[in-house]
Amino acid sequence: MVEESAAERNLAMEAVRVTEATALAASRFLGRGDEQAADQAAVDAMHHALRAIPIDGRIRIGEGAEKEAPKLFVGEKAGTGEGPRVEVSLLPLEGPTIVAKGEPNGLSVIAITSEGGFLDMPEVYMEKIAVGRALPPDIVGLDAEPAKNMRELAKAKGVEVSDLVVCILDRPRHAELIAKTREAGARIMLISDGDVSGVVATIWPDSGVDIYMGIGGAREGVLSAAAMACVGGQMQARLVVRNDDERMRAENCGITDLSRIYTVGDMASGDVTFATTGVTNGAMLQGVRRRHGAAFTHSLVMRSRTGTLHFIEAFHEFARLAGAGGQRT
Ligand code: VTB
Repeated sequence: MVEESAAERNLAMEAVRVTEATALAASRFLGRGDEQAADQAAVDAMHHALRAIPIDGRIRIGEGAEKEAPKLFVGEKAGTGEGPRVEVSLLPLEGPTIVAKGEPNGLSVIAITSEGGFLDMPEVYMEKIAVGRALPPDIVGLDAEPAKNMRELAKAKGVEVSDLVVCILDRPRHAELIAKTREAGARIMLISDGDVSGVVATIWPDSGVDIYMGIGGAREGVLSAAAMACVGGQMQARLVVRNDDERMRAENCGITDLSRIYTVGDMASGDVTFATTGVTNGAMLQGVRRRHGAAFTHSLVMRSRTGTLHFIEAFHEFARLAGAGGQRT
């Protein structure tokens, strides 16, 4: 039998089912002040939903090493085992604090690609810069001054620097970046958590975000790159390693050159499917809206093979879902 490749099977709906189930489960913990419970619910739901999809998959970016994470660990099998051989990167809940506080931009995220398509990444920080599609190559750079990046981007988009919106995680470590961005004359959207949403927002004109900059998680970087790979967005990233333990973590992933700048293609290549469902409202997606015994979800799914981007609005009736082998959400 000829093995089916990821490219021949459109996994978009399967991927969305996983993020929908995860978002539904996490949404029960909105504003309850319990990050751990929200995260655990998301991990459990994603683990359950992932088992049912027809892939012969392995987790590449997961919840941690096998000894650290009982579920969704790196190297764990994903899917039914029948279907294309693929690898999976996931963030069941981006991020737990968002949901615990009822803040915006909470997402459930998964990406699937052909074997060898995702870069191994340690759980360390990563410096990132990202812009959307249809822009000249290397229009912005990780090492360029914010003023230059803003000037070039504004020129390419045919707008003034003062029209641009830069999304940045609201952290003390970004004080200088924020100051320089303001000095350059651009506008800023500070977010409390969830930098995947910030990167993904750059691909959609209506999101109001033109560029993402700053230091967030490295795992989040690979998932963001997967999204950018689907639509031709640009991203540059570099690990931020602060101590020996983090250096070891990087080495364990085969990374010794810590100064290396990664592009989208370095982090996510092959036949990529990216799916995300809103847990809370955000720049691109509505959060889960719960009704009596049911809920609405809003998701985005895209594929690098075609560059197509689908928004999926769904209605879920819990009793019927449970009857069909889903989880009670
Ligand atoms: C980001 C963001 C995540 O962590 O990666 C951020 O995308 C970075 O870490 O949602 P710090 O919180 O330590 O600054 C999250 O906020 C989740 O932990």
